Amino acid sequence: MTDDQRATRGEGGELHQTAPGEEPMTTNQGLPISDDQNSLKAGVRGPTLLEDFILREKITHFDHERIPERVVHARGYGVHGHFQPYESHAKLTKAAFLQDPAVKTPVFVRWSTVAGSKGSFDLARDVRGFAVKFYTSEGNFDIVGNNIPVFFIQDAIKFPDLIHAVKPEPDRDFPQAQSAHDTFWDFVSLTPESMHMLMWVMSDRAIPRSFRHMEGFGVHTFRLIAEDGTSRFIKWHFKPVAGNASVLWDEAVKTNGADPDFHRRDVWNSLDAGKPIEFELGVQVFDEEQADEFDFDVLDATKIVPEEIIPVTMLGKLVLDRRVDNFFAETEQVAFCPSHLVPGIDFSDDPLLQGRLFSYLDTQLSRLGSPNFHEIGINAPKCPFANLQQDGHMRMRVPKGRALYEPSSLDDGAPRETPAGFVSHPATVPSPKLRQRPESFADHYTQARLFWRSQEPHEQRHIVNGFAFELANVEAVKVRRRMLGHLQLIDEELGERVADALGMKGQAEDITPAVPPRDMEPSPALSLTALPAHGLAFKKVGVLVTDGVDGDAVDALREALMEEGAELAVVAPKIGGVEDSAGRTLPADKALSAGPSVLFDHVVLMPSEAGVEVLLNEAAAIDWVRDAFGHLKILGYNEASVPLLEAGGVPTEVEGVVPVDDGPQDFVATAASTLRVWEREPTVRSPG
Ligand code: HDE
Repeated sequence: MTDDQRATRGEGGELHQTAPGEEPMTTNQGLPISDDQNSLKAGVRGPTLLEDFILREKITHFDHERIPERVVHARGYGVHGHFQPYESHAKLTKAAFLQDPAVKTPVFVRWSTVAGSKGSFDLARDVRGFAVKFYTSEGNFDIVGNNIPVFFIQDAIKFPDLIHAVKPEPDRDFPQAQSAHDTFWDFVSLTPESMHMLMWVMSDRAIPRSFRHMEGFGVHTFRLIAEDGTSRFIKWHFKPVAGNASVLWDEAVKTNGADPDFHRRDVWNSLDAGKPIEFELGVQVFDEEQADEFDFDVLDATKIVPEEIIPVTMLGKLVLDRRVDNFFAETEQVAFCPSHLVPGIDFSDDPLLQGRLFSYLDTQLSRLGSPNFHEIGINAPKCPFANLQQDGHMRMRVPKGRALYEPSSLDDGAPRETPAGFVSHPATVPSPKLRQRPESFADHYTQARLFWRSQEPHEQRHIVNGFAFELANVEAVKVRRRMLGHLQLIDEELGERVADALGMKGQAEDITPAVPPRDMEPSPALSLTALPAHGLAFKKVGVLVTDGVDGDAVDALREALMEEGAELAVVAPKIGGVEDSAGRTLPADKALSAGPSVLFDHVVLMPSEAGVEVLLNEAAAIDWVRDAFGHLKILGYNEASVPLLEAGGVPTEVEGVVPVDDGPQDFVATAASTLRVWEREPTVRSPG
């Protein structure tokens, strides 16, 4: 077909022409399509003909576009990048991707929430999935982890119960993406092993500022195997190079309204701007003798190994720098399985992990519909792979030869097993066969107490408020009382503060623990402030302007922020921008109605004197100021904006409210050294 033949008529009879060099559109069979605007009809105003195979192919494909969403972790976002070790880790493991600091291994990472559907909002209070696929030279290796190092349950057989309890209740199909409802708290209050995890989920860890600002954990104990067969236990850790940062609960609630895609948009914009997202991969290493000495069981996924006892050894860096080309083909179809291993890495007998080794392969079969899901581009190993499996739905590869079986003597080139292949670590398996929890899994409160006592005062406040919010949404009084009983056991002060916040003092149920909690040395590493988000790098500052703004002052602010690695967004009453005092147009990034202050880490007010009069009549402008203050951000302000501050109830003579009339330097310095003004919090909401 020549270029001039690629002409079609559109609805209005206009001519569509495929430009030279453009791919001609075809059917799935490769037939060039001459008209993608009109179906085939009997007469120009007549009925559509069944004969129109082009229409039917297009509509049929559309009808089948959806595949079942993931049962859990349905809402997620994926990115490409690479991993590079700092040095050879041959002493620890023979895994090829951890040997040579010159070798970059391609990776794909998918972050997710757990409870919500695919179309739910990003800032739910929830665990975040942190799944990493390493396309190594020895096959794909998946770490399918979370941003919290422990889990709700100890045995895989309870997972369907946990998920049924947290998902929308089956009779009413709500609430969406929330644990703040009766069935969740009913289940966990009857499952004391959940207590440690609940402390993490009620803390700010469950409302991260961005995917770049959270840690990742493999959760279970795994093994690294060295060339000589030495096995050591390990825990996987991902540490964010940008540091940890979270939002406040009130901010999360409002962000979900203002931008339900807050986290994924952040990833998209950041990679688009050429700013990679980086983590260090590390391990806590301990041998079996050390594990036997711990006063908790390393096979129990509700326990951490405190970093003060076993520090994290950094192995290398994960650099995520390329967004997907197509969300469905890559992020939706990626299939992670904890059973995807490489030589040099092995499992432990953690009964939660053991169940997962079955679940993920099974779920991929149901979700992707075929045992050939490994042939989809995003899932296919990037090293050669071959075996004697055949056929099945959507088989892409065409195996050659006659003998897809073994042993055979007819096909010399057929793939065969090799001594260099994967060998399971010959761990001793204890007998007998039984359905029983080990005694060593029975202490459910000690590490929950450790977590509570390792938090900073503002973090403790947020945990109290987290429990109070969730339990206030529970209708069944007996469930609330039961939870108060558990909290009392974790720590008396915690129990009392939550009871007080609920107005239920003295109503805690009396609960007898299987093992009474012990006191442990606090672990500073458990506090988010142990790994703070330093400086202004990656932060976003919003500046509120009106007509008559001092454009030079905005430019100076932008420059000062850019020097610190931060971004400035101009928020104006209208998206068309404003006219500055010199008559120049200052374009807006956001209209005020679409740019509430929750979208920014810190804010600056730079209206003109006339402009502030307009803003005083805008509830959105007053909320902008009030919320920024309530969310403990740094507020820069010019003299003209004082009436707006007053309308928002914001005092000027307090920490973190900084004048900018003499230039942006004081504001920038304060914002660079402050994540949030935590001391302000008791003045803006009840203490918790
Ligand atoms: Fe998962 N989990 N899980 N999980 N999980 C799934 O697999 C399951 C658990 C985690 O971005 C499912 O592909 C069982 C712990 C992540 O695609 C499913 C148990 C941890 C993701 C499944 C657990 C995780 C999943 C649903 C208890 C942290 C998203 C779709 C034994 C260490 C991966 C899918 C992605 C997804 C089962 C517990 C992390 C149903 C049975 C503990 C990050 O197979």
